Amino acid sequence: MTYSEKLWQEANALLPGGVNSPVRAFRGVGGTPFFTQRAKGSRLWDVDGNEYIDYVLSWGPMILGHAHPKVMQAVIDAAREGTSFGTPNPREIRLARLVCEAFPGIQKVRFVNSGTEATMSAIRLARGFTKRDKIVKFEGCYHGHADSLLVKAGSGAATFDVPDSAGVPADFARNTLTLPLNDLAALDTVNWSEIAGVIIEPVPANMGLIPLRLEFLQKLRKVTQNAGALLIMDEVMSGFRVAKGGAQELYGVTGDLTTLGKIIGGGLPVGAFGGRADVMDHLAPLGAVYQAGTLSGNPLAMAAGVATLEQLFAGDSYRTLEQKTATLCDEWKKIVPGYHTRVGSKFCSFFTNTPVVDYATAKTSDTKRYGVFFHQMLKHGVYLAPSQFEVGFMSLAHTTEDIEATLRAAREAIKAL
Ligand code: KE4
Repeated sequence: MTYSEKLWQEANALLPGGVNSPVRAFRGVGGTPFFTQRAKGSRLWDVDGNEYIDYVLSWGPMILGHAHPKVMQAVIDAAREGTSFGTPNPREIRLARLVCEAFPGIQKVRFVNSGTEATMSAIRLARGFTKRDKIVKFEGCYHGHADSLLVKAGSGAATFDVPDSAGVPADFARNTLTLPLNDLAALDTVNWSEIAGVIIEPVPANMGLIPLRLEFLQKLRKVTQNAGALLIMDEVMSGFRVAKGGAQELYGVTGDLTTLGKIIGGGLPVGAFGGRADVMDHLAPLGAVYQAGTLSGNPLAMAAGVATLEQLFAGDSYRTLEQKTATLCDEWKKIVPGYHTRVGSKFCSFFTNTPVVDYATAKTSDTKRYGVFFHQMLKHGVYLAPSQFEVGFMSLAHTTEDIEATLRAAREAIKAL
């Protein structure tokens, strides 16, 4: 028995399903997960000493690579001054300034502790600002596990094929309208004047990666603008990932509110929501929409976020990430049969021959075959997302040797399919 297997037994006795987040349990690919001991750059080492090239990167945050010296030093320096004050602290302002400079649509921002808190709060704010109850989301998009958003969700929900979660009262879901992605005609079926807000992943990546049709996003912006419904761009995964200003910079479409997470915490728990000042000023203590958090703006998390963004903005990071990802993916798609998608340094291979344009076509993927491929790649030292309905991420720490080793592993893995 490996040490990971021993720990897995202990974990299952104490943690439901042995994990603190379902997708980590490997139920989408079979087998049992390894326990990570440490990480550095593009690599993870498990408790048995096995080494992996990591394309999950903690589900996106580790864009600089793991344990970047500048981020580690910033956290250590902050910790020396204390771990939490529960008062305003200067680091909150530094991170807020970096966020607002990167996203022109964000005039004011509030930090929270997860992407879920960010989207949950943005929905409440949209409802409070517009005094409307209904919201719109898209099939297969995942925005965290807030009740009103766990309706035809992606990520873990897509993996387990339980689009609607137990425990969500019917009348919660009643106020959530779900539409098919990339379907322009479907946007005409909604009475937008009764909608508080629509939330979308501008780079949908929780049912695998499905590029959004630009004209779809442009039409969504137009119909919401005309009807006073707020457009909430959920950039928890795409923010600072696909461009400095996220997908909104890439597509030139600006939301009324934006939600962020992952990269802005540099690996520590940070989420954020921000946008038009006239909307944000409806938040307590200024306005009537309540939102709060004991550890929001935590100094260590702020320090990790500031160090990460400063490092990310210092060089030509996005061109470097683009080059690394293109080098991998251009070769990869010649080796691995399937339907391949990529936006910047996020990439995905659907194990299907059907062109994937929405949730329904994503679900034609052969998840069993993906599972076999996943374990073959793991055996060859490459850690991909343990679910067909997640995506791969490139970091600035991945080297040419990493990419060549990954392609060699793929050639071997495919032989076993
Ligand atoms: P968190 O609450 O997990 O920090 O963020 C929720 C969230 C919100 N919006 C988008 C677009 C997201 O992708 C996420 C979380 N992403 C998943 C990975 N697909 C987190 C991994 C997990 O659930 O363990």
